[in-house]
Amino acid sequence: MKLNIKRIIILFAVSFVFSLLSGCLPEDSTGEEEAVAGSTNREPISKEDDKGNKENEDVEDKMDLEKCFGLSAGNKKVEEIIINKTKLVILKGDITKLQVDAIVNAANERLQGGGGVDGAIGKAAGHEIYAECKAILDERKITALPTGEAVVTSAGKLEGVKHIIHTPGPRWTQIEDKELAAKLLKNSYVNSLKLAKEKNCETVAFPSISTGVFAYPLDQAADIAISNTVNMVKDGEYTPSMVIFILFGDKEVDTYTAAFAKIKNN
Ligand code: AR6
Repeated sequence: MKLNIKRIIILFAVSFVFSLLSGCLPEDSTGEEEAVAGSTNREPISKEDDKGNKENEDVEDKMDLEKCFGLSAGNKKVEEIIINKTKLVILKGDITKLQVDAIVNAANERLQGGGGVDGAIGKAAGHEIYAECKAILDERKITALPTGEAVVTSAGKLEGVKHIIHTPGPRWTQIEDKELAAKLLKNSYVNSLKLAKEKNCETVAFPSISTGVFAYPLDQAADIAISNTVNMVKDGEYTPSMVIFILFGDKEVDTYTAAFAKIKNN
């Protein structure tokens, strides 16, 4: 009898300990959740990896982009955004110091040179580019290219540039209908980008078309330049590696940077 009572006590003790242990199981499963959460918490590590890769990329970019941006010739990088794998870059400086597949010339309708950026490009590339323009006009049996259209020539003596795209932007004071003026300026950008695409250009650079001698209000021109380029890139219509907006003065740089910010905030 005594032995039976002993056995019963031992059985109770064993089942008590067992039930205590089973009570711990939920805590164990919490441990599993923590382990899962722990793996989510590894994100910062992968972010560190990402950061590491990015830094490497930046170093590579710096090496390639030194020439492309003309940094050693005095140009400065101001800002960049990436849309659909296309880098949109704002630079401050001189378009003739870039080494890109195509630069765009803010020309006039006769395509025979002038002042401003057109004069600078003509001086750097040589006047044979205007002879090429003349041949294009002659072939089309016209003496002036309609505003907003674009043609492409060689880059003449400009080293590291393959093509020059010439487009006459609208003259602000000569177009009463400002919606039409905006459409024509948009055409200058879109037609230039279409030609760049046709020529398989991976890097294209624009000056601020129409905002010098042609007196187009800078803030409106910057919005047109950037929004239409962004739209083409976003739609996948043309996704080159890089589109550069190269600006001469601080006012242009600030205005284009503000236009960039609007895109970033959307
Ligand atoms: N690099 C980059 N931007 C420049 C450079 C340069 N080297 N030089 C000037 N700019 P404009 P438009 C800027 O007048 O208003 C010519 O005579 C400039 O500061 O060149 O389209 C043509 O033959 C300004 O922000 O072009 C046409 O007749 C921007 O380029 C007429 O001017 C555009 O100024 C075209 O006028």
